[in-house]
Amino acid sequence: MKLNKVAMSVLTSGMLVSMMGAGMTVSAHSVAKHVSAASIKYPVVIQTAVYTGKQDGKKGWPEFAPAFFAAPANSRVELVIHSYDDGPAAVTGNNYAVKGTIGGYELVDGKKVKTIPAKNVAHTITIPGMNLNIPIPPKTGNEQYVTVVAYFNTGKAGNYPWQCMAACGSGSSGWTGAMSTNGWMKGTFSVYNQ
Ligand SMILES: [Cu+2]
Repeated sequence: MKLNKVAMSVLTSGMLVSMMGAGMTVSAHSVAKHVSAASIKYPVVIQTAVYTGKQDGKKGWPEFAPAFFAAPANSRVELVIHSYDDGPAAVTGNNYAVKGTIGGYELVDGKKVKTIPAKNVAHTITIPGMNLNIPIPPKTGNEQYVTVVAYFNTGKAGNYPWQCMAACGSGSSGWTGAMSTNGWMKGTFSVYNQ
């Protein structure tokens, strides 16, 4: 009967994995409470979207919604971005390159890329304190939005400011308006202790 119990527990964890694989919702937060952070196998999923000024009702003000994020310390994050913007903006420095993600890549409409042509960056999520850069290309003509997915690990707790590094705002530089306003093209990534 001892054997049965072992087989049963193997079956149960196997079933859990296949249930999770099938897309059943399992709260990463509740998992994190019972398992040490280093052993978390499933990421904390964070979703955001980039809306155009036309969509959000403020002309010339593209917007990340939400622009404030939170995840536990030392956990794995899957960041999913849907961007409705179809126009590129001048990107600063080498922020067209993916930086700090697991494997050094991001998925653009499901395709692994490590960099985007500098002329083809619409927005970025750049978090200097987390050594992270996630460039976002414009959506193409035949899609509603482009999907960018990035996986990364959070480090220690803290409030890390992020900023879009593609001049998508107002003014002659493109760096005022949405670019210089919290909740639009900049915000905070809060990493907290459980
Ligand atoms: Cu932007």
